[in-house]
Amino acid sequence: MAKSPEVNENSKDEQLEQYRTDDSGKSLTTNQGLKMAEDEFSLKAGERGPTLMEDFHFREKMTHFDHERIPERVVHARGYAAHGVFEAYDSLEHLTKAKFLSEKGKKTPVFVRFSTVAGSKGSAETVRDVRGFATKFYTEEGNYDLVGNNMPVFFIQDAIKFPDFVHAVKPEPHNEMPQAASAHDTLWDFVINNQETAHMMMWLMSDRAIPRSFRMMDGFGVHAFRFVNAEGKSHFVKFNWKSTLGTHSLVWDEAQKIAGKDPDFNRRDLYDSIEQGDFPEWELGVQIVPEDDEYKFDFDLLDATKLWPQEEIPIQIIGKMTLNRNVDNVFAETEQVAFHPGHVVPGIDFSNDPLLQGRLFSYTDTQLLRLNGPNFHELPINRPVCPFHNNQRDGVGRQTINKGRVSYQKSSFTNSTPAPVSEAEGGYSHYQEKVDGRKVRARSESFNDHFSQATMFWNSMTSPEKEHIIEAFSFELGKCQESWIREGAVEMFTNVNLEMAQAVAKNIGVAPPASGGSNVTKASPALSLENTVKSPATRKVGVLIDNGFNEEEVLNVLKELQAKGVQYEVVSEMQGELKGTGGKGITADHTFNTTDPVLYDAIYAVGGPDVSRKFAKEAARYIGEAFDHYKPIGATHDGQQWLEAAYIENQPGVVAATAGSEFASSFVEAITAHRHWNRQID
Ligand code: HDD
Repeated sequence: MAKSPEVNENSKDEQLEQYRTDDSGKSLTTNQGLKMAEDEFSLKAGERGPTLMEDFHFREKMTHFDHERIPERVVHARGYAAHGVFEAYDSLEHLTKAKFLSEKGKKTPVFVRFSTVAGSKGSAETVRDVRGFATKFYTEEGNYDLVGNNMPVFFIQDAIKFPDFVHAVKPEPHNEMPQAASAHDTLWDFVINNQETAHMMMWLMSDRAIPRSFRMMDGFGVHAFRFVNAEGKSHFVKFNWKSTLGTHSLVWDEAQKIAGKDPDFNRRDLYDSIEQGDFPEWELGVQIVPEDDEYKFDFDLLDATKLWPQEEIPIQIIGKMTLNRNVDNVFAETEQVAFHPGHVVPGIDFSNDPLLQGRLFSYTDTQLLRLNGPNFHELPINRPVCPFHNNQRDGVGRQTINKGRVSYQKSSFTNSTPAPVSEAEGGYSHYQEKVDGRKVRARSESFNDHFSQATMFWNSMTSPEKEHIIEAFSFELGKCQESWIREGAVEMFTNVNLEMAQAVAKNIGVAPPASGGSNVTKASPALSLENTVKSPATRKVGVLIDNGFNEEEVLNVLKELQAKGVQYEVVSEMQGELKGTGGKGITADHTFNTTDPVLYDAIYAVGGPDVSRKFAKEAARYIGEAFDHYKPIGATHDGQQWLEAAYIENQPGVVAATAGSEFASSFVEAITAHRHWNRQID
């Protein structure tokens, strides 16, 4: 048997190194390597004369610039990526022959791109949307792409509807509005006319659609895939990424404000964390269903609008992914990476999910346009770390120089052409599922229940989460101009829950339904964000400080925050050095102007004895806004006056004290809780 090439966690980095170049301090040349003596002035006939055609340097520079842009992705255009490593916890050989899962401790390089779906490449990141979560594993057997989202279900059941769905959610074509938003008539018209969207719309209206950070969301492969082991035995499998920091969200008002204050909020968070060495981590979990159990559930395993409740089909954790390196060049890596659910390795195969089946066509097709031809696999970021050989030739931008005369099968020239290898030698062969049926354009009966799991999702939410869903529906439908769309949506979502539909109806001027509703009582507690991991690590506190602050105490508190992994930025009226009571300094990173309360997880108000009116006003604004967004607020000494002024000193998550160390631990506890929903806001 041919020996597999050695792949370790550095294999991709080492491969990319061949393509990296550092231009700094080098002589400027044309693309032909010609050193140039001048780069600021075009060649002219006289100093005030016309530019000459002869100016090859001008022409080359301008032509390259004119061609710098490529088509953005038709969906998931706005994205950000990083490199990392996946480590298998144990051998999974009993389930799959995939080599990257075959050995305890085995490390495989990965590249992960996170994205929003609807917005264009330059759109804001904290919009209400699904987030893409696409992972490329560079394995010794070729690239394996797990192209998932941060929600475990999808809008539609059959890929043929994907162009319709995307046309409906994108900005409306007659006026190209609204950007990166689902709150408009065409999306909701699509929803009420395609009721299979019900479950996914519940997720989209939930807090999951406004993640606090790419690092604080889970990922899902969505479809049922297959694991196939060396004996040829197949199991259905669903993939789940679980963030070790838990799943946490913004609140809607905050998300909208961040979109203006820092449209790069999510990418900045990812980039900074990696630069600071706070490497984001996810555990990979699988849900396994033996073939014989295919029909055992009250939903169809092949239906992508259904999740597999963890309580029924438990998640087995099989490995961990760590993102530990930012890209060197966003275009070369993040923009040119080409994912495809059909990039599989032996041991991973497909189910007949009609959404997945259609995806298997669409992804290569879209790269042909986006990356301008069939050689995109040669781009450094897309190259497998194992060798690849076949008889495909030529095409735009071809880089490989294939030697020899023979580029066809079969040939009698000795040892001339790459030959297929047997399964035993690692050759991919498709799982031999027996299929029997008539050719029909139809939906399986078993795909027809569009509401039970939508109700299960609702039943699994806590009261604040339900409140947020009602508010999200009210916002989105409230933006729809056609009253029949609002009415249609209320009617449709009455099937999920009557009280929910009534509450939404009242908010959007629709007659609340008097009856109807669902009798589904099932819940899946794992779906509530209240049950997620909670950690203070990498949370960011805005510290409001003025000169004369209580030095000993503040510096101690900050030290304790840091010890728990909490980060902070100092905010004041002016940038630069501020002096404490004992003369020690602290540097203000920001003024009230250059940052904003929505950009912090918590506020720590310290102030000083002689704050100006402007400082006091801004501090009150920071605290008020943090309070309205349910964020932890801490205040010591002079800072406490603002809590009193706002009558919030005894509210949940508001920590005020004069005694230093006790304060720090209570404040960290409040930060760990993420948000304090049981506050009296009005
Ligand atoms: Fe898709 C991109 C995830 C259904 C067609 N999709 C794309 C990306 C992600 C997903 C994460 C961005 C990849 C990147 O960062 O480059 N898509 C999903 C999930 C789906 C799904 C989880 C349902 C379970 N997609 C889906 C369908 C079709 C497509 C049904 C068409 C039949 N998706 C595409 C695409 C994109 C894409 C048009 C745009 C850019 C690209 O592929 O490379 O082909």
